[in-house]
Formats: sequence, structure tokens, C-alpha cells
Amino acid sequence: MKKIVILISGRGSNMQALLEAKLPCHIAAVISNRADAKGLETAQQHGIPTEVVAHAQHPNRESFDTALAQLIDTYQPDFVILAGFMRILTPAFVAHYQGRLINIHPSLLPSYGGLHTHARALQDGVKVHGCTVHFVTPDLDHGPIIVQAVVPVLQDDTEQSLSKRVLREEHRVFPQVVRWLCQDQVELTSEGHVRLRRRKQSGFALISPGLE
Ligand code: NHR
Ligand code: GAR
Repeated sequence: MKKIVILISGRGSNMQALLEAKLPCHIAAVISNRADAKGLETAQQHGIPTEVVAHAQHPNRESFDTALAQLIDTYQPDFVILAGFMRILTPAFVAHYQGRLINIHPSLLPSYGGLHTHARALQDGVKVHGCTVHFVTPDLDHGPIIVQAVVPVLQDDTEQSLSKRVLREEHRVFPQVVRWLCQDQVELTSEGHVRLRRRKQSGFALISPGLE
């Protein structure tokens, strides 16, 4: 059975979706860069070991990333899952986990990398938005894409209503991707492409706003 470590920074609802999905893997630990992350309590309630590596107690990113990787490696995970983890990682850290480091991002990459994705999408008036699960590379939010979920942006959406609609899809696609990883159904090739061994695909269009 594969082993995973989940990294969080806050609420941890994506982590919770993973814990509740009964995935065919061993969730070895949940690690946060903030001691006050709500998700740590949730993990403990599920009987998962939790750890904190406080970025604020390190002089620079290299020092933080080195400490984080040392701790992660004590669990010998097959995959490291960023579930609302909010610290940009150094190239050395990313290289150490090449092909084993996954992130969920609240936008349709390559649009709206970085922070405040929902506010920026609303500001631009885009009509569809969503989330992306991707392999992490040193190039922030530009790693090879595994899956995306698209939602409509509705006329009276606020940051809150839009983020809620996207988050619901995050909680569906993220456990699916981790399940694929744990069953060797998806991998990052040496050329940096995503290879997915799956039969079913859907060809529906989402038109937003819909046609009459
Ligand atoms: N690291 C690398 N090298 N590559 C990626 O693709 C990464 C990554 C680390 C995190 C998640 C990402 C997201 O999905 C992620 C992808 C944090 C920031 C950020 O600006 C940006 C993108 C992501 C995560 N963080 C600030 C920083 O200075 C701190 C912000 C805060 O603490 O609230 O690190 O969105
Ligand atoms: C999620 O929407 C996730 O996609 C996003 O933060 C939220 C975390 O919520 N991640 C990032 O923005 C990464 N920079 P959660 O803690 O409840 O999973």
C-alpha cells in the first residue's frame, strides 16, 4: 500500500475530503507550517499523526524547506500532497520530490496562478472558473496538469459564492487524483507529461451563461 503525507496551512477541508474518501493508501502524517491551522485538529480526530514546521521560525526558505523535507522523509511517503499549503517551495525541495508532489489550485491554470484567484476571476468577468490538480514543478502553478474541474461564474457571484462552488469540485476531484496515484493509474513521465491509464472520458461542453 502506498504512503502519503499531506501538507496544509489552514482550514484543511481538502485534507478532510482526502481523509474521508477511504483511499487505498496509508496517510502517514499531516504537516502544517502554522501551529494554529484548523486542519490539524481534524486530522487528530481522524487519528492521523500531525506535525508542525513553523516557517516563521526559520531565517529563510532554504532552511524551512530543508527542515520540512527532513521531517517528511522520516515517513518515507510515496507522494506528498499539498492541500491548501501556502508556502512557495524552493527548487531543491521540488526536485527532491519530482513526480511525487501534487497540488490543488483554485483556478483553471495557467490562468490565475498565485493568490486571490476568485477575486481576480470576478474582476476579469470570465464566465467559467474552476480548479486544477497538478504535479508541482519549480515554476509556480505551472506544473503538468492531471485534472481540471470547470464551474460557471454566475451573474451575482461574490468571492464567497464562487469559492464555495469551486471548493465543492475540489473536494470531488482531489480524492480521485490521489486514488489514481495510489493505484499507479497516473504518472509523470521523464519528458514531464502526465500519463493517465483510464478508459472513461466525457465530452460535454459547459456553456456559461447557457444558450436559450
Ligand atoms: N512551490 C512550487 N515551487 N511550485 C508550485 O507550483 C507550488 C509551490 C508551493 C505551493 C501552491 C500554490 C497554489 O496552489 C503551491 C504551488 C502559495 C503561494 C504564495 O504566494 C502561491 C501559490 C501557491 C501557494 N505564498 C506566499 C509565500 O511567500 C505566502 C502566502 C501566505 O502565507 O498566505 O510563500 O496557489
Ligand atoms: C483551497 O481552495 C485550495 O485550492 C487553495 O486554498 C484553499 C484551501 O482550503 N489552495 C491554495 O490557494 C494554495 N495556494 P482548505 O484548507 O479548506 O483545503
